[in-house]
Amino acid sequence: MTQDVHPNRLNERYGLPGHLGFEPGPGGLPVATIENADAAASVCLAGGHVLSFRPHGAEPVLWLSRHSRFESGRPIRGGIPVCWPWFAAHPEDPAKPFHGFARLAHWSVLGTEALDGGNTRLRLGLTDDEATRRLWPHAFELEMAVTVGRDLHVALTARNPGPEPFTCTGALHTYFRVGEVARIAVHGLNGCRYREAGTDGGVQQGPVTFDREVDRLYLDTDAACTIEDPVLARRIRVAKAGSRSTVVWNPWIDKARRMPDFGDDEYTGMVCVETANAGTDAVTIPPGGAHCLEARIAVEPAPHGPS
Ligand code: TA6
Repeated sequence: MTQDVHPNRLNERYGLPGHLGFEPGPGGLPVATIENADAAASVCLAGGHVLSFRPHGAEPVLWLSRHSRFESGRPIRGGIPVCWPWFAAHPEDPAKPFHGFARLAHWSVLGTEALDGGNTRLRLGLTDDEATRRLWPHAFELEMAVTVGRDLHVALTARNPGPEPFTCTGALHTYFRVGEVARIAVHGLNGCRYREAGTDGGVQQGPVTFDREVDRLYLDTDAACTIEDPVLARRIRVAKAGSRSTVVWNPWIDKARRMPDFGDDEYTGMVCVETANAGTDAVTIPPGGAHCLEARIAVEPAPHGPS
């Protein structure tokens, strides 16, 4: 049975006065808006998609394209797309949705909580149906727990209720807002092996910097990353659990121009640092088992620029 997503119904059942409410968002898509003593955030039920996160007194942490479409069944450009049960193209059938179907599906509200200490938690769920089984022949239960406070904690738990193991890849494909991509550095991947389309890949030397398109899948790393942003005078720390891959992406100008939902000049203000399991880091979940992919995002001022 699909959930009644009319905001009034959702507010009656799940609204938390002073913490969380539901309203029609862009394109009329149902959105949970969260505001507590520490931060504000918004989460679209279409795609289970965190749209925004902003600790009070800070610049927005997540980037969202001015040109993003907000249409049921289409991916949103920015925020935190949920890539599951495969990352990038489907391994056998490129006609299947890029980055899987979870970000295209409508998620249900499982619960909302005002936690001790003032944080707010929203839990969303997605389970298999005929449409997903046509794309991927497995029963599954996904739960997305979004906890908003001074930090943003996102936990994607995949459960296997079926009789056979299944193997999946995926990512919390987070788009971060930066002052000027050519002036940032992403620390934490030094010495990590990476794959990059159109190259032989390599081993990261020092921080990742940007003067062209960068689209790298770093493998076998559980390291936290830090985005050093001298223009916004801040560091964004992306810690993770249940993830062996990190993807770093900026489309630069040519790829930005080829994407209709990405402004030609918008590449300068964003970088993706994605919490993933992809390539050889695929995850196999046994019958009755579960796997949790977590990102914890924290912002700190860095008034003197890069350390
Ligand atoms: O995560 C990097 C990437 O795989 C890039 O190659 C680019 O395609 C990006 O994902 C966005 O994919 P999307 O399907 O959202 O346009």
